[in-house]
Amino acid sequence: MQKDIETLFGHLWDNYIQVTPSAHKVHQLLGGGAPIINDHVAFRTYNLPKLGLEKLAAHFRALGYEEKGEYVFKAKKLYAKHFEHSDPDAPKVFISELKVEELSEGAQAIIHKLVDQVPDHLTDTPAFLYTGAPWQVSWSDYQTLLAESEYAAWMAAWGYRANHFTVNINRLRDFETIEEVNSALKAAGFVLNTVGGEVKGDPQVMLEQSSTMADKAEVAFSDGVRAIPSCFYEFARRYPQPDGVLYPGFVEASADKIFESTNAM
Ligand code: OOG
Ligand code: NI
Repeated sequence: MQKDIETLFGHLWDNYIQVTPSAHKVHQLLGGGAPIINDHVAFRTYNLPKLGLEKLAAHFRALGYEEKGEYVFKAKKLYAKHFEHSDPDAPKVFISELKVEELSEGAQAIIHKLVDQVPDHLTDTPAFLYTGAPWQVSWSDYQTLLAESEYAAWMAAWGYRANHFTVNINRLRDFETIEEVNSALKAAGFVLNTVGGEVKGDPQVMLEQSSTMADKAEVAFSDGVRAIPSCFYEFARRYPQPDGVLYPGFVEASADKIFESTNAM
């Protein structure tokens, strides 16, 4: 992998494992000592001009990533794009954004109060992508957002970081099917996201996905420290298209369920 890409994903990983300690265990369990290849890494944001999807995408475009697909999640009020690099070892990138204007006036006011705390230049450097929450949020504002949009609340608490890494099952040495991966995870005590079934997708849509429910980690809210769902690990198996090339995209109906991996259990 290109040195600058490797460096960025290294920083993202270090930041991610601070709040997702179970990720180490996932690597031990599925890699058996061999390195894990990640299928993709996902990011979240609010669609406000200062911090919209394109502010994050710019750093991946600068590394040679290209926009390949777009996705709409109407009920969750989300829009997303995915990006690919010509290097097959470079993880794909999935970036979603919340359509803030579709939330209630109250929720919009809370989000604007957060984003107003962010300096314009924050998004200029790639380090922005693992900067965490660049604002102070109170426990009560977090709760107000949570009642309306779990995504809005997660974003307020955790901000800019990899929301999840995703094991590329096709590249595992010791596992072939997603069912085998899920069984190993459950036997090791992981709780899987069962929304819409443990396995999302099938060979017909050329993508099967599963994920753990997010770890819990402490957040310093402006009025005290609380433990809440942080980040999770996803598992993806891709199938060949008629031309023999593995399907490179995402599947809206499956992604819609993966978002729920940060729900409280
Ligand atoms: C993204 C959920 C969608 C996938 O692989 O379909 C996704 C998120 O939870 O932020 O990652
Ligand atoms: Ni994902």
